[in-house]
Amino acid sequence: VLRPSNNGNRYELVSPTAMPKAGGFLWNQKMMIQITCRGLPRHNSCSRSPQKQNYYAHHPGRFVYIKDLETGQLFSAPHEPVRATPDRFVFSVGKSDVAWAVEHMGIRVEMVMGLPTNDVAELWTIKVTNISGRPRRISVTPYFPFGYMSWMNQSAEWNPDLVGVIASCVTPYQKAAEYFKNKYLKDKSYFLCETRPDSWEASQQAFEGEGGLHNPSALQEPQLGGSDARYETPTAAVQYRLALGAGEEREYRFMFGPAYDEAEIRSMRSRFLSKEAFVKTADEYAAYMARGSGCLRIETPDKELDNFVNNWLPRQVYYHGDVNRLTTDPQTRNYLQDNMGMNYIKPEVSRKAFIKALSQQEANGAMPDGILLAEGAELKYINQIPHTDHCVWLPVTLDVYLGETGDYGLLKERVRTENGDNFTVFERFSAALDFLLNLRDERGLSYIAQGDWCDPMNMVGYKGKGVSGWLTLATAYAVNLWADVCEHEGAHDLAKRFRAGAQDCNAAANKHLWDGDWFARGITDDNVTFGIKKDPEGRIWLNPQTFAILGGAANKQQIARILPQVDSQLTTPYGVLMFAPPFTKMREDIGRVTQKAIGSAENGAVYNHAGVFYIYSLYSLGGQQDRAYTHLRQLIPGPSEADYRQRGQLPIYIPNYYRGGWREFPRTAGRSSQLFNTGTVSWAYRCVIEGLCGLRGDAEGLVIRPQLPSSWDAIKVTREFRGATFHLDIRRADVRDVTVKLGEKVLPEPRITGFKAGETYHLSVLVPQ
Ligand code: CEZ
Repeated sequence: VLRPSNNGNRYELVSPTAMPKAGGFLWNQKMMIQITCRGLPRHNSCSRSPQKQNYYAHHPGRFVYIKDLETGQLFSAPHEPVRATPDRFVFSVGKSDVAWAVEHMGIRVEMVMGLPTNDVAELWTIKVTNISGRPRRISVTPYFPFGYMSWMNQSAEWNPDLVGVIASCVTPYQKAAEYFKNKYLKDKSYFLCETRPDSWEASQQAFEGEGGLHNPSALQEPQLGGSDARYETPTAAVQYRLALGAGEEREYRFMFGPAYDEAEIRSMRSRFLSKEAFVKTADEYAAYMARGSGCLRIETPDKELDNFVNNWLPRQVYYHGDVNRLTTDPQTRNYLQDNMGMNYIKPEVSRKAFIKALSQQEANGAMPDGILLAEGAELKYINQIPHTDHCVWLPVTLDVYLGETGDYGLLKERVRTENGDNFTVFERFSAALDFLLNLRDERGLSYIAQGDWCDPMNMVGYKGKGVSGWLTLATAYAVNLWADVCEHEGAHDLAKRFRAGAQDCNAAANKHLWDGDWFARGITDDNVTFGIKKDPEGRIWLNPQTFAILGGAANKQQIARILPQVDSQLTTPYGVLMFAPPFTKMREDIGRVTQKAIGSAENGAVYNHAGVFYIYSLYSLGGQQDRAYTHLRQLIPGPSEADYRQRGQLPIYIPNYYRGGWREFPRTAGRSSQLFNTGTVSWAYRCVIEGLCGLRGDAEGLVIRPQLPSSWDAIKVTREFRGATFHLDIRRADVRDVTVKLGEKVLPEPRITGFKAGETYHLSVLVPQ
């Protein structure tokens, strides 16, 4: 039912019912749209639907009704609301557009959605072709509901000058202060037609009538009724009545978007709504997308992995790095990790992100819960809940930045904060890591306050005493990374002091949290250790094990005990669980995470961000390439059809989680959350580049240590690195250590230095059997 096309640049799904929620997404600097194969968008600025809600019966979508005026037969493209069985269906997700081709009743409907690069609007092309071989009379009715806009004030009407339906509302609010913020919101929505339709409808009720959306009353009349909506749910439906000869086609263009006033709508129309402008806009947008194509091309025995890594993974990384999930106050840990991925695409962006983040550092070295990106932005929602882990992500992100660029000069930059202090990046990092080391109790364990990496773990330490096992171990990891940088900068005493700090964290973790076969997740305010053998729920958590490996708390013997426990308790066919077993009821000394649905999100799902940390730790160990590859592969749906159907998602992005509960609820286990905002992707790209391909930068060069799974004999890799291009032919041979040849010359170690930007190098790499 699905396949890549156009050299992997597109992905096609040929059934509207096999994976009904599968979709694609587009974004630009100001908006994002995710839309399913059936034409239902989610999270969207052009039509309104309740936040965080799933699809429901009247969910606003992008639809076209086709009616045969002779027989009265009706269908809709792409699929909803009529849900007729099509003769042919292709949902085709591109990098810079989403398209459909649907055939039914001898009519082909092709729909394409594109976006401008810098403006908020959807650009739709709808083409109708008579493929029945005989003359036809049909009506074509695009139906683009605006959704329920506001309980305070909403209306809509046809505007003959703008040639479209214009809806207006007042975004609801209560606090007087909000009025001044809402005043300039784009409270108008428009649906504009390039070609004047024969009739139109602006009232949802008048359009749908008694027939229901699968057979709207308005379509039983000779033309649409032309009503307006007066404090009624607005909609946009327009109709063309056509007589099409055999093989004849018509192409229409529409624009759907929000605006502040009519003047803005007029200007949007004149800028975008024409054939030439659509072509130019699509070219610009494709060029924008192409700038995010990343630094790696692979050719391996796993074609699906190749397709994902070469085409789609960098795109998702680019999305995160370029628009920061489209919030004005990204969580600090997300902002940093999203920029971690951006290092592989546009490291200059990541460099600026360090400065931006550090300019908001607090006087005591702490990092705030979110980074304010825009003038007037404020910390909202989750960012009002105190989390203690944000400083961890500074050296982690820096590690990748330095690896990619070798730009230690960043450390000498001065950064001023609003409280007036002015320190170098180096000094600020040291302060942040000291803050982490100080944030520990008398046992040497890290306080958790109302959360760490795990947002909803909000009640372990809300009384001020509870500690996070994971954060203790992650602090050791972060501090060790920073000690390496101190060493490089010649600050040996500092390096020594930080290393001692990391050791202290690890010793404390071993003393208080090692449970014989794995590390506990934490200790509550009331001094109850959890994430241990005697817990019936939440017995073993993945993150502490991962960071014990990364940060050095776990020695060889401990790792040898941990890995089989992860295998037997946490591994599922869809990836590694964040913990198991899932909680079935509230634990008031752990918090909100225990209230989430079993196997969903942080309650024992295959939470990919946690999974990918683990994969990274496996690559960091060396000798774990098979485990690492198995789990890396599980981040992506497929390649068996059964797996695609179970996950319900196209292999064009990694979702934040797949459902867990593999033992409890096998029917729903593996199902994708369909949410593509996730810190997973920067780590996944890192795992492929630095782990699987083994191509990681150091201060002067590129180290080459591929970790091929044992079933592979050879791969080919192209890696862009510091402006140079490396073509690597990597194969197994009878060698004792990785051996690299540049031309005929064998390099003294598996590491290349002294190369030049702009040049291309061909390396042949031999790896041990
Ligand atoms: O949010 C993510 C956060 O953006 O959850 C991760 C965390 O590390 C990321 O920074 C793990 O907790 O209930 C909640 O508050 C959840 O924590 C969500 O908001 C979660 C979403 O699933 C977003 O993807």
